Order: sequence, then C-alpha cells, then structure tokens
Amino acid sequence: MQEKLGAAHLEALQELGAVSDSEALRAWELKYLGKKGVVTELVRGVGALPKEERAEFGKRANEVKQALELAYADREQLVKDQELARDLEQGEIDVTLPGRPRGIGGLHPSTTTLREFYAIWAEMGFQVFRSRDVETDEMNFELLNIPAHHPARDMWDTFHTTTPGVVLRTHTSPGQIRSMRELGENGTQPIRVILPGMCYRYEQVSVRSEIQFHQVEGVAIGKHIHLTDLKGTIAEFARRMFGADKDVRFRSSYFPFTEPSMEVDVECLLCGGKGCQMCKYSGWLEIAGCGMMHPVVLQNGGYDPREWSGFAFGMGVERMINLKYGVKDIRYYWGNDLRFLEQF
Ligand code: FA5
Repeated sequence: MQEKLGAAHLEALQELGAVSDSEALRAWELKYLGKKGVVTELVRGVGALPKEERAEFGKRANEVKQALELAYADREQLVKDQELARDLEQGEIDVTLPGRPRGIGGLHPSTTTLREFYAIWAEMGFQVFRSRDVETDEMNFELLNIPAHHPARDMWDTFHTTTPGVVLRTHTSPGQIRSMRELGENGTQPIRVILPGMCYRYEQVSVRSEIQFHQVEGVAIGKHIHLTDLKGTIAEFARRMFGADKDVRFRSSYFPFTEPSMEVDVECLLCGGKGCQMCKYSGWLEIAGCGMMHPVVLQNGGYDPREWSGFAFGMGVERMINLKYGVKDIRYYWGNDLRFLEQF
C-alpha cells in the first residue's frame, strides 16, 4: 500500500505538470482526488491493513493528499492565467466593452415610507421624537391605563425578556408617556410629536401580521384640543399620503389609553370604494387607531387633565405600504428577497 501510494503521488505530479487547460485540470482532479479517485480509494483502503500499520499509512496518505491539493491549486492559478493570456491574444476578450454595473443597493420600502411620513408630518407641525424599543411593563401598559391582569392586555401579545418587567414594546404608545415627561416641562408646555419605531408582537405570522413592524404614533397636547382637531389632522394626513380625492371615515373603537377611541379607514385605493378582494369587499381600508387622550394618561405624563387635553394616533407602516402599492403579503418586508425590495 505504501508503495502504491508513493507511485500514485509521483504519477499524479507528473501528469499535473503536463496539464495546460481547465478541462484537463478537472479530469486530473477527478482521477486523483475525486470521490472515486486513486488517492481517495487508497485512503479508504486503510481499513484493510494490519492494525499496527494503519496509523503510519493514514498519516502518510493524508500528507500525499494535502500535497496534491496544494499542487492542484498552484496549477489551477497557472492554467487560468495562461488561458486569460491566450484569450486576450486571440482577441476573444474585448477589453473595450463597458464594465458590468455593480448594484449600489437601495433603501428599504419601510425606510422610504417612514421618510415620507416625516415630511408630511413636519409640514403639519409635528417633530420626530425617538423612543426606545425595549420598554418597561409600566410604560408599555400600566401608565397607559392598562393595569396588570386587565383584559385589554390580550390586545397585545407580548415578547417578555428574561428580566422581569422588561418587554419589547408592543406598540409605540409608551412613547406618549416618555414624550410628555421629556418635552412637557412638568405639564406646562404644549407638544406635537410623531414617534416612529419598530414594534414587536408574539403573534402568528401571516399574510397580514408580522412579529415585527413599524408604527408611527402621533401625540398633540394643548389647552384647546378637541375631537374635531384629531379628525381634521388625520384626514389631512390621509389626503397628503394617498391623494386629495380619497374619502376618510372614522369608526368608534376601544383603546384603554384614549377616550373616545376610533379607527380610521381610507377609501380603498385599489377599487375606489366599489369593493374588491383587497378591502374584503367593504370599499374601505383601515389605516390607524386613534382617540382623545385619556385623563389618566395625561396625568401620568405630568399634565392636569382639567386644563389640558390632547389626541393620539397609531399607524402601521407596513400595512400602509401594502395599501399604497397593493402588496398582498406583509411577510415580504423582512424576507430579504431582492426581487421584492428592488421594486421600490
Ligand atoms: C395600537 O397598537 C395602538 N397603540 C394604536 C393607538 C395609538 C390607538 C394611539 C390610539 C391612540 P393596534 O394594535 O390596532 O393599535 O395597532 C395599530 C396598527 O399597527 C394597526 O392598525 C396595524 O396597521 C399595525 N399592526 C398591528 N399589528 C400588526 C402586525 N402584527 N403586523 C403588522 N402590522 C400590525
């Protein structure tokens, strides 16, 4: 076996020295190092040797294999260089051809849409306030008028961390409390902010629902803010976002942190209100939850609800992109499929 190995080594090196093109190179690799190659078979044959010879032979066989692999890599480089030189000489490569363009990447549709949001809301007097993704249970629920064990907690399936009382925010609403406390100067200043960010829910992923998605929250606090201000503001946003000809409607709803609470629908962008698959034949598409801020929440933010009032809203960004561009499956956003992402 040792002699066979030595002979195979020599023969392989000699043959490799004569190889001058890629085809012959591939054939050589198959013959010596392939699955059924000479050297591979020899290595495999170690089991047939007497026990005391196996270790020595195994070691030597590996050395030969490694040496041949190295020699192959060297030859491969040489053959490639020679082939390129030959092609250039024969004019098979046209060096005057323009180079292949390299993709430069682009912005994610959520990012471009968020930027669209910022521009529209900035024109309407709202500044961006950033709030954290990892929240306390107190901010995410309790201070928003959702005490422990309150049945409304079921509205938000929560990712808990290993630290008790610390969760991934299920919505951007905890930013209501943070913005009031940070910007309100102990409940003495009016505020008008939007709070964009990623939210996380322990939900069954489906065509409509992801476990992470962006929301944009809005908060306006002042001394004479009424329901009409909320309706006018949201309707104006929808007109700027989806087109001036689109109708908007408000439906009564329930959120523990607003009273009264509403959901906002915009006329279906696909069928213009006639009814289609996208709007489930209702003619309307939901774009936001909103309402007048609950007195308890205002108080938790440092404001006296007898003097101050405000409104808040929360919009789902990816669902809104779905509506705008007729995207049928929310899972595309984090699927990293370039065929989808490159369309934006
Ligand atoms: C809320 O999260 C409230 N915090 C909104 C709010 C804010 C109401 C301020 C009143 C005042 P809701 O759970 O409905 O509400 O979510 C708001 C929006 O987030 C939905 O309309 C939807 O567009 C989006 N959304 C909710 N869950 C998902 C999900 N799993 N995947 C993608 N988008 C979602």
